Amino acid sequence: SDLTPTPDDKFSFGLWTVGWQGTDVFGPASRSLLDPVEATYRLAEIGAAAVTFHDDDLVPDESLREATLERFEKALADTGLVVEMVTTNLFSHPVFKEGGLTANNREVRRYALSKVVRNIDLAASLGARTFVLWGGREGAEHGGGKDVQAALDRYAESLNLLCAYVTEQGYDLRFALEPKPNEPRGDILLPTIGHALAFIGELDDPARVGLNPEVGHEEMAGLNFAQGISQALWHDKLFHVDLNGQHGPRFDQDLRFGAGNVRGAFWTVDALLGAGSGKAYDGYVHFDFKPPRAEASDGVWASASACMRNYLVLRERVRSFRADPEVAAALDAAEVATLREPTMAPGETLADLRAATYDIEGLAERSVGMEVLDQLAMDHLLGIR
Ligand code: ASC
Ligand code: MN
Ligand code: MN
Ligand code: MN
Repeated sequence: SDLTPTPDDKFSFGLWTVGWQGTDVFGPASRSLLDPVEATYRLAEIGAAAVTFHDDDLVPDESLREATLERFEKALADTGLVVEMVTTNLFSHPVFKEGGLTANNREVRRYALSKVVRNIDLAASLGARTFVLWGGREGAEHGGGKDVQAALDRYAESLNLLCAYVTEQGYDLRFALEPKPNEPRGDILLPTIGHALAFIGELDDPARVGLNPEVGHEEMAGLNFAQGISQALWHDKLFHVDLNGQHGPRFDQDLRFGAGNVRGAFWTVDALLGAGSGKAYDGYVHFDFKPPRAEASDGVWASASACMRNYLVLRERVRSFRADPEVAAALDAAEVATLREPTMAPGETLADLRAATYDIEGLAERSVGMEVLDQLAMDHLLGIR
């Protein structure tokens, strides 16, 4: 099968991904600065359809704002790339050391909101439809230092103000919250998909707010990403996605997509395609990874290309799994489609269920066929079928 990315694949990259210079807690940058406009041309060459950025990725030097935006818009016009998502850096500058939208300090919160609003105007002017909020500094290291309920009040206040602003301006823009359990803060607010979904339900305009789940962030919390995004789809809240790789609960690795938990990646692609049943994801396939610090510039682009290659390989493997007649038989044996039937028939009542008799022992002994089914998936994933 053809593993060359096409515009229909809707692959998208953050400028901060290929632009990451390798700075970490133990050492400085290992790679030189990559001009974001140059990165845009290069991403088009390797097959991306779109780019995304934090305000500070695109415009690291405010004194060059107009000139940089002009060069960037020319790159978009030259390549046909679009800006599908924009997000705000509320985590790098030390002003946000104790939080952005939920900092204890009120002046910091007001500055953070103003930074977001300014970037919303830029996002709208570039035609982005999704605006991500990753609250990396919204959290705490100490129990007593953060009034969590007040922080959630301020988070909700911020989202309500931002939704009202976007509505007033008539922008075609939705917000996507990105959960993460920890790092850089010891404990981050809205740590998982489930926490964020519950929070959205308390907002003034919940329809305008959804999720941008990241593979590694859920796996850092020991959670199953495919199951998480399936629930987000069920709620119509999978507005965007950050694909990458992670080896279980440890620091945020941001590996290229497909590295780390490859079985998880297989089921993630299956869930995005809606291959089991029901709703599929139809947004951009966005990669938020970090080319390892050990790599030089050649490794950066190898890593970026491999994100797309692994997605295409896994999509082909998922399709072969879903098209296999033996898999269809195994799914039947496991009664997977039976779960789509309502538990009670029309007109039946709970009293009818109480009056019925059940073959409890027979049911307890029945075959469920899950191992056969999972091994078929494994065979497809490993390419032996
Ligand atoms: C984001 C986002 C992240 C972080 C991280 C910054 O906006 O989605 O996961 O910032 O990539 O290094
Ligand atoms: Mn991450
Ligand atoms: Mn992310
Ligand atoms: Mn990240």
